[in-house]
Amino acid sequence: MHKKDSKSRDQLLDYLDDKAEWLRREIIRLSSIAGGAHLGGGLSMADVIVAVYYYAMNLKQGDPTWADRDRFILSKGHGAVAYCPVLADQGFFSPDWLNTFNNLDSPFGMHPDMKKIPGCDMSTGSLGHGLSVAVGMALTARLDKKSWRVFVLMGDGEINEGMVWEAAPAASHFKLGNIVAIIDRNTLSLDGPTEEIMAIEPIAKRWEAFGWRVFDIDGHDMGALVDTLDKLPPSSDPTPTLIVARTVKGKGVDFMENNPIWHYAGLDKAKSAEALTCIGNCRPKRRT
Ligand SMILES: Cc1ncc(C[n+]2csc(CCOP(=O)(O)OP(=O)(O)O)c2C)c(N)n1
Repeated sequence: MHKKDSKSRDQLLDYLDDKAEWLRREIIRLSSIAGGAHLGGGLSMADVIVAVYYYAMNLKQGDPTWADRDRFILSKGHGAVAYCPVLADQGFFSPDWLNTFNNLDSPFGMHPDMKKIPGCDMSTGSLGHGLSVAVGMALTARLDKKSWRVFVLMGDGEINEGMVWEAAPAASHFKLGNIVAIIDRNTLSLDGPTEEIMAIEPIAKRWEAFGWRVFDIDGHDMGALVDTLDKLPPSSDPTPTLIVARTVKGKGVDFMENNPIWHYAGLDKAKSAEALTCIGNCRPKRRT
């Protein structure tokens, strides 16, 4: 089902919430295959990446190289565990590939590699580079007179990186309204609160000062995500857009929520089962 096929808003939101629940289960499953994963930040970004891939992006199922596709850069590359299942589900490669997640000779490492993963538009992992790459891609689209957009998902701790603050004014200077940046604002970096490590608030005011349009929303509310994505201007617009998605690190697994110890971790069988039970319990109520 795609947004255009859905009969009602409730049906659409249920569909997207189902996808997010499936993705959270995949994160737990893949972490078991790998022996560990970036669980906290994978779970926090799950609703956002589902809304972007299954609602906003212009893609062709099964065709990762379609020239007119919207591009996506997972700038917080350690979130690969929440990204690769989505690419498989888009038909870009067989879901069976995921059964080798982070094993030797697998296409998947801890971070995504565009040379090995069909549908991955940029290799990432070293934080801070995604927005600069997005500026380059968006300029390419402008030069080629193409209307595709570039979506780029950053971590909130990640935006401490200096290069982000070179790319942000470049995007507005070059009138790149074909960029949609999203910050996974889960308030925690690797080992503590972003506001203690190096404060990033007030995020909206800072980015507006750099010439961006900013939406500040609940990043776990599928309705808010969809409504915000509906408000995106045409890609020809001169002003780049930032969505600050307020999220919870570890969202969906109560013993992981808001605890930086789960930034990267492994789960034994019992803990995996407990996590999956939590995910089932936290599923938003069906609307219909
Ligand atoms: C340049 C660089 N420095 C350090 C790291 C190690 N590192 C991996 S994840 C992470 C924390 C990032 O925090 P945040 O962006 O908030 O990620 P999230 O909470 O969404 O997982 C760090 C410092 C890295 N990948 N790249």
